[in-house]
Amino acid sequence: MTQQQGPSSPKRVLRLLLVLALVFLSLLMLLLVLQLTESALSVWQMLDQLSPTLLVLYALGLFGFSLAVFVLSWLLLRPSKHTAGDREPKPPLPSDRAAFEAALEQAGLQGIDTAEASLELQELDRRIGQASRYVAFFGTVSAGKSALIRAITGEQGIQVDPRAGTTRRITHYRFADGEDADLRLTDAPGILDVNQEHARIAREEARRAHLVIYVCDGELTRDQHRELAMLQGFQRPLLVALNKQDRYSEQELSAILTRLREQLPGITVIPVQAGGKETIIRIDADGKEAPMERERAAKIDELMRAVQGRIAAEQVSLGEQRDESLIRLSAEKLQQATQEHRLQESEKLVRQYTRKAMLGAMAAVSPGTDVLIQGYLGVQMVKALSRLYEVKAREVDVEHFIDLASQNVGKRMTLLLALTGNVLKAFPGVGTVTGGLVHAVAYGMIFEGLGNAVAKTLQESGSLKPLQALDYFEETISGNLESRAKYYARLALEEFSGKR
Ligand SMILES: Nc1nc2c(ncn2[C@@H]2O[C@H](COP(=O)(O)OP(=O)(O)O)[C@@H](O)[C@H]2O)c(=O)[nH]1
Ligand SMILES: [Mg+2]
Repeated sequence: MTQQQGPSSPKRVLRLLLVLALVFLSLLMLLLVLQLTESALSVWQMLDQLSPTLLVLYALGLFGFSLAVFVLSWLLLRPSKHTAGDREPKPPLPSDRAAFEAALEQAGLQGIDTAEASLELQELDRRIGQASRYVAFFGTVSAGKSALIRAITGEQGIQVDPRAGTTRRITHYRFADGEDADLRLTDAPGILDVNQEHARIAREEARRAHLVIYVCDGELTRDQHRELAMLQGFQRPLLVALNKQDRYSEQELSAILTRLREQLPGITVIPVQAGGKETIIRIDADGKEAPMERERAAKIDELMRAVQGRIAAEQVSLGEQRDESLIRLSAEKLQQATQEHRLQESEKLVRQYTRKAMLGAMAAVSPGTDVLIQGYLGVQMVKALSRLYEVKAREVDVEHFIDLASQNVGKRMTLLLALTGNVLKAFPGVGTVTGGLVHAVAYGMIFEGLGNAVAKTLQESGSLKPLQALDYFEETISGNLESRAKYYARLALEEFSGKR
């Protein structure tokens, strides 16, 4: 049985209170209105007796007052131009060729691997040198992409396979009829292929095309919608070809087309029939029946008209868009290479400063000097990392961050030293554990954690975010302590103990 809510349930009490508050507020409002009316009336009477000059002065004063209030509110409410010191905007991907080539050269000088990005530019040049328009076909496996390309080119050598996944690599088929058509038709693997490498290749190919045709053979599944949305994201001109129209009755076909066109506003949807094989029953002269396979007739005229029409209508802009798309692709590859380069370099830097910090701790002449040395090294490390990520970090900000980090370290230093002391004692070959050695190991762990934390925020946000970095720092410094202590103990013993 469900329990009925009694009259004194909390909800009801709440409602009652709300009603009371409402009544009270209304009374208050009424009072206010009465008051206002009264003062307005008396002001009116007063103004009535005033001389015209005074009246004008009064009006002017009132106007000035309202204006001041308005200006003040606007100043307070207008959107601020820069959100102080927050995330520096990432440099936009250069989309014009000359600027990008300059950036590419600069990156090469910095030791960034520019091979992939350069190859992309070469591919662009190769394609600019051809008169052909690139038309790329996408769609789920077995939608009929290969069959469609074969129907267009008439090429018999092209592999059309009913089994899943025959189209593994990208193939271009040229179709030139001597007059207006010079097409390169691209047969590519799916952009959502489970194989990440295949998917990447396919996506990139879509971005290199003048025109993309999405092939389907019925209403779209959720995955197909996803695929299509991704293709749209590449901002290439897009047509949808509904293949295998022979499988549908006229009414079915028109219902599917209507649905697709509703779902895909702004995209041209065209029914086609790529062909494929069909089995017919042949009856020969003496009345014997025999099954026979033959090529199904292709219906692709409407699609071809649409493709040619689009190419003719957008001659110049198709080319320009394609060039820009390819430069963007190239720029993205450069950006990725830059990130990888920075990651490697930042690891090197952190290792370098960690060693210096350990050495400093070993060599500290009196208690406390090590802290000074580490503070200095910490600032240097953060600055070096900022330079690597091309983030302008102000001296005061870096120092402030190191201060914060030192306070944080101070809280856990006792624990860290105890732990390292223990780890060292268990180490083979260590007689008496000296203070310098223990400190060196502790600082090794601290610098590694700090450096990686700073590099991570620089990488993620493109700016030095002290609090975020401290968060990351705490994560690393409190995880996996023992094995890292062992690592730095070994390092300290092998590399620095001779220098005591
Ligand atoms: N009924 C019918 N089947 C077709 C048509 N076009 C292609 N097919 C068949 O669909 C299957 C897949 O074709 P394929 O071109 O290999 O698909 P892909 O994976 O998208 O390249 C093959 O068995 C074709 O014979 C068509 O217009 N009608
Ligand atoms: Mg295929």
